[in-house]
Amino acid sequence: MATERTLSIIKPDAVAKNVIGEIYSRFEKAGLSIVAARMVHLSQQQAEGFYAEHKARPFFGDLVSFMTSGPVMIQVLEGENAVVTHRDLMGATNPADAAPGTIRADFAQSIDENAVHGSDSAESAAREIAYFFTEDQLCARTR
Ligand code: RTP
Ligand code: MG
Repeated sequence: MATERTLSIIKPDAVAKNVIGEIYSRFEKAGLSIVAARMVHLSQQQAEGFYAEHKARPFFGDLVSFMTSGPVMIQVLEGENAVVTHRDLMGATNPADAAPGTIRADFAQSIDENAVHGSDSAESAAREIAYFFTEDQLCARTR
């Protein structure tokens, strides 16, 4: 399995709970390294563009208002099988269905305010990473 990158967002609810460090620790213990990170209070335009694939869905308006309700922490994670490793750490979209010990089981309160985002495929990861970071902002971790 080759080294892969994925985009992770710690959403406004989890940032407000002050659990960025706790979530970062889970990434690192699972073998994922942070190769870029920044905190942003997303504009409506940035949030709508990021979630454009969900534009026709009934929850789109609520999703955009939630994602712009406070700062988010955005990072690029690198490691073996990073997309799936990260999705496994996150747990199911609805925290009520998330396996015990996952980030959403431990920190999310509802399907609307569910603590974290993670790319769902290598193709999404490439698009989402490029949405927030330029290539020169991604730091090589192998030395
Ligand atoms: P994400 O994109 O945030 O990592 O979450 P996901 O892949 O697990 O879920 P996705 O289907 O991509 O949906 C994106 C976000 O929209 C909200 N959502 N609400 N009320 C609803 O039925 C509903 N369905 C999705 C969630 O916040 C979800 O994370
Ligand atoms: Mg998704």
